[in-house]
Amino acid sequence: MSKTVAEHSVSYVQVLDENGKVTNKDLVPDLKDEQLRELMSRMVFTRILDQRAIKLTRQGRLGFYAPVAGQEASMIGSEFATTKEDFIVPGYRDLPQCVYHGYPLEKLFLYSRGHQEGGRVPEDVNVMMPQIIIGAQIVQTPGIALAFKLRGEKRVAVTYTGDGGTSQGDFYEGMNFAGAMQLPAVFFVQNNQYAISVPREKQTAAETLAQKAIAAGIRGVQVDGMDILGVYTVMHEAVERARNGEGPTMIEAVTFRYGPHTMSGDDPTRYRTKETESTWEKRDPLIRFRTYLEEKGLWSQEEEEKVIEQAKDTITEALKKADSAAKMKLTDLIDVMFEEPTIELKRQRAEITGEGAN
Ligand SMILES: Cc1ncc(C[n+]2csc(CCOP(=O)(O)OP(=O)(O)O)c2C)c(N)n1
Repeated sequence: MSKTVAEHSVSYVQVLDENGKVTNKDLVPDLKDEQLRELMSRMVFTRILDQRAIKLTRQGRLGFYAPVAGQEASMIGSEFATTKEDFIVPGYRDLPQCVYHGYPLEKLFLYSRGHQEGGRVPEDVNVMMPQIIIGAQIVQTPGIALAFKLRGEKRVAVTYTGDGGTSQGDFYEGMNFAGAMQLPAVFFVQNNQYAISVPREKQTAAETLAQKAIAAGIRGVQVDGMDILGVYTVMHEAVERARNGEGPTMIEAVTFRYGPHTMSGDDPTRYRTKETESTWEKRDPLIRFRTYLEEKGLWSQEEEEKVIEQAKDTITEALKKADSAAKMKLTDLIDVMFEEPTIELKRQRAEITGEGAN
């Protein structure tokens, strides 16, 4: 005997097309003019931050940095649908979401430099330090969401990973647990087409990444990740459902990173062509949203220039603060390890400082 026991499909959402025209009137989010302007300002800030961070790493003034240009709509549109009470569990590329959720920019610069103050998130900021281990944040997130559920708090845990991250075992574990326990969690995957140099087609046979949610029994949806209104719409729905006890969602945002994987020596010309790059650049999230706003009379060249100037000042200010942080000492690494250092750590500390161990 053979019968169909389940059938599933994955929907793709887009609100604004490449030319900034609305393709689905029913899905245009209910945002005020001020909020629309804010979305654009945040994307412009993110692009400027990216350009500056790339220069700073080349000058040796920052350490680790993963470029974000191309992914602004995914990052900004998704974070905008959360509240400050919701918890963000980011990956190393997700600095813009951290900034807008309250993580001080100077701390993110210190994080880039490997300074431990960079990972000390202020108590009232609901963000975890950006995760370097691929997939680790996907198992932490249901834990946070479970705490919200047990305490009866109407808060949501939101995590981010890339297309490569969905091939990691932790990804399935985290989503499965969230599905089984019906937790208030959102798993946001930024499919930027490459896991370092490995194209998405080469690291999974799955037709879409969103369908990976089906195996975990949770909602999966694919969205045009370069369309900020589309991203906001699907994220808003996912966050609200989670908040109302309707369970987790996984979102696949189809996007592209224009720069290298990180500034640590990766050369994208070895794994992608100029044609691929220009195809994606035509879908640029800033150009399309700018066109949309200009047609509504909500954006202008002058406004954009003002935002750019403010962004430059904010970045310079944060950099100054990061530069004035006390230099780390070798003993700092030992002192934060345990509340009570072990005998061996005490011995190592004494060796470093030249003092006797006691
Ligand atoms: C557990 C683990 N394995 C391998 C790595 C090395 N690594 C760093 S980034 C990366 C690719 C990640 O690709 P993706 O999830 O698509 O994210 P993207 O960087 O494209 O945003 C890998 C394999 C790591 N950091 N952690």
